[in-house]
Amino acid sequence: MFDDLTYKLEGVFKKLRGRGKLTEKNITDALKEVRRAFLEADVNYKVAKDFIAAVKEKALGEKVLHSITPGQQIVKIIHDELVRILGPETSTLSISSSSPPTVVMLVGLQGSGKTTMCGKLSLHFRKLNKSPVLVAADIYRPAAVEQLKVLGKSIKMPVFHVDKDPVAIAKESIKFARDGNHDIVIIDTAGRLHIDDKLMTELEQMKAATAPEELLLIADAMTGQDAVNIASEFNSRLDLSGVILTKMDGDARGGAALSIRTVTDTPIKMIGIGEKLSDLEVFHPERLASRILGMGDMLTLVEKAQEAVDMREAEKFHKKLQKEAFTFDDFYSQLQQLRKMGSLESILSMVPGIGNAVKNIDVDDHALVRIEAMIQSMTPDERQRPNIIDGSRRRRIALGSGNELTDVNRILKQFGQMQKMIKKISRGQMSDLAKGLFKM
Ligand SMILES: Nc1nc2c(ncn2[C@@H]2O[C@H](COP(=O)(O)OP(=O)(O)O)[C@@H](O)[C@H]2O)c(=O)[nH]1
Ligand SMILES: [Mg+2]
Repeated sequence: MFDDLTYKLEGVFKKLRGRGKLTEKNITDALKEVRRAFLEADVNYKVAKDFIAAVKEKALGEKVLHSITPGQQIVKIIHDELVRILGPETSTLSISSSSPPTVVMLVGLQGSGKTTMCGKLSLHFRKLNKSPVLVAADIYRPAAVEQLKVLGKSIKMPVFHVDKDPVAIAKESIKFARDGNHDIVIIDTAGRLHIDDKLMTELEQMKAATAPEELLLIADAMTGQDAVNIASEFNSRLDLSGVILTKMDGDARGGAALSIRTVTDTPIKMIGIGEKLSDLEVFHPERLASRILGMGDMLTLVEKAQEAVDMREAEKFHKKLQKEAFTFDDFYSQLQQLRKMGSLESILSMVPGIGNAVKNIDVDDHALVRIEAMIQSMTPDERQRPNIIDGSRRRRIALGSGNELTDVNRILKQFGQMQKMIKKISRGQMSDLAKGLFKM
């Protein structure tokens, strides 16, 4: 996310940290570079200007200039300012508890990702033990209703539609939800290529008819300042409750995310980070700021790990380790857990200090695939007791998994070392270690 901006800022910080003492001119020069990086990331001109002014005022204070680590302090000031313009607080979707159903209405231009987001949000709410219903109210684009129905079917989410105008569909969906005990109504609306008055009027009527708790603009982050302008226009007509930025996984430069809050005074609530329906994250200003500054994103990583690691499996595994040796079967299931977290590259990019280093390296997901293939080529007995794997067995495994004998030898050797290490740990503080790992 925002790799280019991160890369440039890291360059500026490196120079700043490299100096023991900073002069006013050093700081002014560095901030000029930050400003240029912002503009190249398509940040709104005024937002960039105000940002730099705010950082400068704090950075030129006596405390910073005469501190022992002026460079670090300035990075901290920039971080805090970033958090401020991104949020500053995490702003979650609100669910009204008093009078269900809670209505969530999605609006935006065509292709911004509304329909996809309906699916993503419904899954998000289902995880919170809610029972959502999707409402197909885009009657203009051919097949739009069908698209939502197919999507709903794929995740077993009910989809409501009647052959009427969007305002009537929206109205009736609420009754449908009440009758069926659905506590969340997610309305998919029509997009247009451009903002036009007719669409806005219709959306206003839908809003009046359903009194949505959340009226969210779905905006494509890749469109930069256009997304910001669109947000302004939608906001002035509809008084949005929030924005969701989609396609943050693409080569969005950051301009939309960094400008929308300030320009429209509307919080960003969630972000779409891929085409899959699970590709949704809560928007955390603090974490994004750290990511932009190349400080990694440990918290998101930890959350992903927690989702991927089945706690009961982890517990079972841990108990087993205390009694028995670590086997290839264990190794295999650990690899599977790791893979659930995403590609190796996406995992690494969230680790502080590694993000930019892996930017241009093709991380070898194939290495994992190869190890898995080798394990699959082993007999159950071999997996449980790797020490029986002699020369001829090694050759058979190499052949069966499409690897060289040297690869198999190397993996067996590494596995042996791993076993030893794990034995050492499991005898000692394994339980503490496991607790730390899984409950972070
Ligand atoms: N890469 C990426 N693609 C997305 C994301 N959200 C939606 N898309 C894609 O954008 C296209 C338009 O999405 P759709 O939901 O139909 O947009 P709508 O016209 O606003 O309803 C589809 O091809 C989606 O798969 C996202 O977060 N990342
Ligand atoms: Mg759509």
